[in-house]
Amino acid sequence: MRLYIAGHRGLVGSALMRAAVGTGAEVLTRTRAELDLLDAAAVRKFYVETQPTHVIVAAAKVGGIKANNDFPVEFLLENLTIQNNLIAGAYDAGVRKLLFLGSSCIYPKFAPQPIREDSLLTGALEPTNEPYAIAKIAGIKLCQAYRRQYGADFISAMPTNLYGPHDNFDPLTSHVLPALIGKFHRAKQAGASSVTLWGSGTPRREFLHVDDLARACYLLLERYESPEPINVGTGEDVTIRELADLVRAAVGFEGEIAWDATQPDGTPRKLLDVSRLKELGWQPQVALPDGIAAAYQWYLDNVPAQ
Ligand code: GFB
Repeated sequence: MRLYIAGHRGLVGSALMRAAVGTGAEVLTRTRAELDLLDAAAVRKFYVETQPTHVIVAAAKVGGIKANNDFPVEFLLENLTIQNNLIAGAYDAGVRKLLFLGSSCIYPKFAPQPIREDSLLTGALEPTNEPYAIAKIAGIKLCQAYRRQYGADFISAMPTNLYGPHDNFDPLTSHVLPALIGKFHRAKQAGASSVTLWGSGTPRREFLHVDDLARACYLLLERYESPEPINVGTGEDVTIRELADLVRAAVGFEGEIAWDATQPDGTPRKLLDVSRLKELGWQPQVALPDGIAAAYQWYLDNVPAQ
């Protein structure tokens, strides 16, 4: 397997790099300076020159609820462009197998829980991340179209909310778990008496350590050959309040938590049905409290100016 990991420096891509060790794969990477994924001609040239047999599309414009809400143009346009370039270019260069990574936000806001893969396109999306979700749905559809029209073995996986090393900890653009690590840590350092979190704290979210996702991706490259997207999650969720208590305990912050109701809650719940993936023999290995402790340690070791 000559594997191109698009987005190898991100949260997902760096986990794919760690998990590639021992698979026997020859891994190809390019930094953003070396290859602009928004440039279709450059992507095609790269494919022709390097001839990968397999591709994982882990490159995307991503962010938490506020970033999604504030930058709808970038979340729609950049994601569509990057994935179109990577998917169409891969087919034209004769790539044997491609794995496109989406997100659990592709499912309807009020989908029955836990969310099965066949909930796709059965209802309205959550408005705060509709542009991102539409782009990801278009990616699934493009992979399905290449399979139906040309017989390409292009598959899609839908991970739940991810966290781990190389996450984005910026308080404004990050997802909730890294945001909370940063907020509680800075409050502890400053001796603050309270930390303000967003929304009501009542939404439920499922959190998967990115190393568990990476293991699933290699399994899917080997064993999954269906046009249907496949969910990747733990099958368990917590409220944002419960998450806040776990992160506060891991960081050792002893003050209060205040909730800013002017910030959006987003979808009330998005717990994935992961029976299809479990049937292939995959199980998550990182328990949430252990994963949070490890993510906090990574933050302490790697994120400057705390
Ligand atoms: O992780 P998150 O930003 O995104 O927020 P989504 C999850 C929940 O945590 C929301 C609450 O209910 C937030 O209101 N929250 C509380 C916070 N405090 C904070 C905070 O300090 N920062 C953040 N970020 N949230 C994203 C989508 O949705 O999930 C993306 O916008 C993508 O498209 C991603 O699908 C996985 O889970 O709501």
